[in-house]
Amino acid sequence: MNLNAPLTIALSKGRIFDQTLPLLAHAGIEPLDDPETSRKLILETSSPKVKFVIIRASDVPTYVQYGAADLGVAGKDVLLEHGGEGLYEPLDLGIARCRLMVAGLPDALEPTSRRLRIATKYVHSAERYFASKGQQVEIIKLYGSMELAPLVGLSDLIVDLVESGNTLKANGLVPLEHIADISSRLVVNKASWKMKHEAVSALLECLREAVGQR
Ligand code: PRT
Ligand code: MG
Repeated sequence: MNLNAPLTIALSKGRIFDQTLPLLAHAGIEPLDDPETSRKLILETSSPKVKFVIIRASDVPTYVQYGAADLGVAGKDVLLEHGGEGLYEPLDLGIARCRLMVAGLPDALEPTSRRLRIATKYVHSAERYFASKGQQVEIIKLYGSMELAPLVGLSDLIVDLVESGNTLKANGLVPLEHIADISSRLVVNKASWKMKHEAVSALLECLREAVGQR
């Protein structure tokens, strides 16, 4: 792939980095360092015009929105919370798949006159989901370990990502309602899309091809 403009790609460590790498390799882009062992936050790649910035998954849309990165890879869960302002979302990479679900103890949905309490880090998605059902709930914002909340009486239900279901099971919880299927998306800064159109669309086409071949 021949790039005429420098490109910065925002990625998070872990499953997104691991599953995006084979797709980027198809475009001839490979990191020169391993983010799991290196402390560098900016990684050079085999392509002199492409660098990676390694940031938290939930920060990827923000870096791309403000143009600190031209492109990024973010879970749809994260994009739904961010709102997608300033971003294009041209490609579903089909990686890091899971489901956004309502979960709780097995008896959690038994009728009650109380307003249910929902613990989640996905406040916007949870609000939208229960509003769409016309159900009045109280949302409690957490930053992690949502599975604990129903066990200690903090909430009746949680809204969280489920992949194998093992985390729920290990804590005596069950999936109750499906909110959305989740996968990771390529996101592009709107100004970069215009100003670096040739480089961005060349990379987009390579990634589209890699996704199609998988
Ligand atoms: O860890 P940090 O707080 O920095 O950010 P993060 O947790 O958002 O990042 P990371 O790298 O863990 O997840 C990045 C993206 O991967 C998410 O935004 C999702 O789009 C996607 N993804 C896919 C998942 C999972 N599968 C997943 N299983 N993200 C998290 N999980 C967690 C889930 O929250 C739950 O605690 O794994 C647990 C459930 O897994 P099972 O297999 O036990 O059901
Ligand atoms: Mg995590």
